[in-house]
Amino acid sequence: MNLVGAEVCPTSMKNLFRSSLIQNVFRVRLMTAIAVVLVLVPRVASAHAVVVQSSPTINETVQGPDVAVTMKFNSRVDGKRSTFVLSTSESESKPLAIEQQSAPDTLTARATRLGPGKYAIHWQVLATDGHITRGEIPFSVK
Ligand SMILES: [Cu+2]
Repeated sequence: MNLVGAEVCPTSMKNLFRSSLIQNVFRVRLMTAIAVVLVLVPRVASAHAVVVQSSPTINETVQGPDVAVTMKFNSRVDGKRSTFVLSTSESESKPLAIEQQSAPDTLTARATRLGPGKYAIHWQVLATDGHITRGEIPFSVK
């Protein structure tokens, strides 16, 4: 009996089966990946609002006592339905009045009478796609 010859056939058939199974798995994964991309692309196009530019910048030290706050977003935001809250290192927080928008993607406010210390602006904005996003910008006053 040829043991090697007896093994060759089933092994090669197994390999053949395995390789076509791998191809099928790969094909399914590829189709899934394409489907995921197709579903995600329109959402990326109308992305949630994220800060693309700000003043103060993150961890910036600025001159007090009055600080002009500006945040530019990657999309249009609704200033009337957005908030800026200033927090101090003493865990106090107070809302800042958002000024009338001079540009649809930008929000501004004014923080006044800030003594030297650490602060943060907690922002929450409503983008025109209906999504709310939030974040914070820590900064210091010298
Ligand atoms: Cu969104």
